Amino acid sequence: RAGEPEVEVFSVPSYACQRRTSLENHNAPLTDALSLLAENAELNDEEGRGVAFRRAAALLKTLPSAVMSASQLRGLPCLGEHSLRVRPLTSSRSQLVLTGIFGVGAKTADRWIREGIHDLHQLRASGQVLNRAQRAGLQHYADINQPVTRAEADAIEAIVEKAVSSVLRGAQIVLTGGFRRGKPSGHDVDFLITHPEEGREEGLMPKVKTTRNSYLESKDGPGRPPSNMDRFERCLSIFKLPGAAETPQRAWRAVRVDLVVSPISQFAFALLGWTGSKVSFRPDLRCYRSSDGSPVRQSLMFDFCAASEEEIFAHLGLEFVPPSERNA
Ligand code: DCP
Ligand code: MG
Repeated sequence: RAGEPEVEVFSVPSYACQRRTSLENHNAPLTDALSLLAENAELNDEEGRGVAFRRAAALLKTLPSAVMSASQLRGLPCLGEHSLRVRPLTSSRSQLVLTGIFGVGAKTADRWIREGIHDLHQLRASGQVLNRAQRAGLQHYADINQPVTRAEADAIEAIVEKAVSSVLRGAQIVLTGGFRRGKPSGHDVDFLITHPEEGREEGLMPKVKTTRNSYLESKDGPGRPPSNMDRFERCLSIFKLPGAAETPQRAWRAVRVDLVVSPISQFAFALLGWTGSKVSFRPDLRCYRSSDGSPVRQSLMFDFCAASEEEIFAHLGLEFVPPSERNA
C-alpha cells in the first residue's frame, strides 16, 4: 500500500547445503527459541518434530536481515504451520542436567528420573552403577559443561599432534567441527586424523589412546552401519588440558575431545562430515541427494570417489560452500 515501507520478502533455496550460512545470525531470538524447542522434542523422542524445528531455525539463520513480519516468510520451505505449531515444553531440567554428563544419553537419564534421581547430588547418593566414562563425566561435570575457547582448542591441537606423530610419523591432523566453521567456542574439540599413505592409519587409534599422556577417559563411538561418512574409527574422550584452569589452584581443566581416524581415500568425506554443521548442513545434504527430499541411506550418500571437499560439491551439482558458511 502507498506510504507503507516495503518489506523484503525472503527467497531461500530448500536445503541448507544450497545456502550460505555464516555465523552472523540476524534472527537469534527466533532461532534460539526454535533450537530450545528442538532440544526438548529430541529429549522426548519426538525426532520428527525436532528435525522440523531445527530446519526452521537453520532457514532463519541464513536470512540477510531480521524478520520484521510474517509476510516476509511467505512461501519459504520448512516454516509450515505444522512444523511450527508449538506444544508445551515437556523436557525437564533434570533431563538436561543428567544428559550433560559425558556417557549419559536420553534413555539412561529417563530411567534415572523414573527412579527418583533428578540431579548430580542424588545420582552420587544413589549408588547407581556407572560405567567408566560416566564416572569420569560425573567427576568432571563442571569443566565439561564450560565452553571450550578457540585458544584452548589450539593448545589441545598442539598436544594431540605431538601424541599422534609420536605413534605414526607423517600422520596429519585437522581441527574439524564448529572450530573449522569459525566458531569462537564449542562444547568440544573435534579432530580428524589421516596419513597420506593409504592403510598406514590402520590401528592408529588404540596406539594414540595408550599414549595416555593427556587422556583421562575415553569411550569408543557407537557402532554404526558402514557408510563413507560414519564408518571411521572414533574415540570420544575427556582430555586433560594443562595450564587452562579457571582457578589458579588448579593446574588443568577437563575438555571433551573427539578423535576420528580416516584413510586418505575417504578423507574428503570424513572432513565434510565432521565439519558439519550436524544439525542442518549434513542432514540436508542427505535430503538434497534424493529426488523427493527424503533422506537417502547413508550408504548411498557417497558412491563415488573424491579427493577434496570441492570435488564432492561438484559431483553433487552444488556450488562449493566454504566451512565458514556451513553454520546452518
Ligand atoms: N558429527 C556427526 N554426527 C555425529 C557426531 C558428529 O555428523 N553423531 C559431525 C558433525 C559435526 C561434527 O561432527 O559438526 C562435530 O560434532 P559436534 O557435536 O562437536 O558439533 P560442533 O563441533 O558443530 O558443535 P560444538 O561447537 O558445540 O562442538
Ligand atoms: Mg564440536
